[in-house]
Amino acid sequence: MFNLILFGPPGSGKGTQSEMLIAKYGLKHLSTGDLLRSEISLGTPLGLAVKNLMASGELVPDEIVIEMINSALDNNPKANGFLFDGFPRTNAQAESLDKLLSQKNTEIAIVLALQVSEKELVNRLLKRGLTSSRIDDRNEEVILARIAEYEKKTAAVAEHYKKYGKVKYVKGEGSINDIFDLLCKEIDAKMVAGQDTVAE
Ligand code: B4P
Repeated sequence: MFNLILFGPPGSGKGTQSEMLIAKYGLKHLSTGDLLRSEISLGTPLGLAVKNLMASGELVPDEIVIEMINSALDNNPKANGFLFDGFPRTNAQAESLDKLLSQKNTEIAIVLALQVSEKELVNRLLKRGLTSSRIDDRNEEVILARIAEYEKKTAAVAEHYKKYGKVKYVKGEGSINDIFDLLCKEIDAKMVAGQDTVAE
């Protein structure tokens, strides 16, 4: 099994690159943002509970996202590996993920951290807000609140995985294909080093 975390601030390209990476490596994509938005659009009790938090750019409580990931892992027993996108976002989430994976005799192989300047993040998200249905992309104040949440609670997750030598930083500015190539180089090098295999 090969499990990776695609890490970075809001708008750094996690969702964009995830789509391309899962197609190439045959991994199961787990995006907590997508899972939460699907609960909101289905109008479930969970969706109703998180709707306002997400609209204001705050993080959803740890227990909710950890339980969602727990179920997703259980529901995909045959996966070749998982790509975690937007998770973990706090140290408590990272510790829970490590435990859940170790119960399944596996672990995170690599954390790919996309680096993008704040100005570029705001520009990208405002641009997406013009055409997408995401209300958290429509207002600069909310975008800045999301970036502040990232600095306050999420940036520390990289420090957690740095202790185990698992973090690789990748420049997240430039063309989508060039960034994809940089990410693939890191993954391929890790797979060769760990002799992990995944189905193409
Ligand atoms: P997410 O859905 O994870 O969204 P995001 O961090 O805002 O980034 P996203 O992945 O969508 O954007 P991307 O960088 O791909 O989170 C949304 C909310 O959900 C959070 O604020 C929080 O409330 C909640 N949540 C989710 N997970 C949680 C967790 N674990 N714990 C607690 N709460 C949680 O792309 C952005 C834009 O940039 C796109 O339009 C794309 O086309 C563009 N782009 C990408 N690469 C580019 C490039 N190289 N050049 C130019 N543009 C590019």
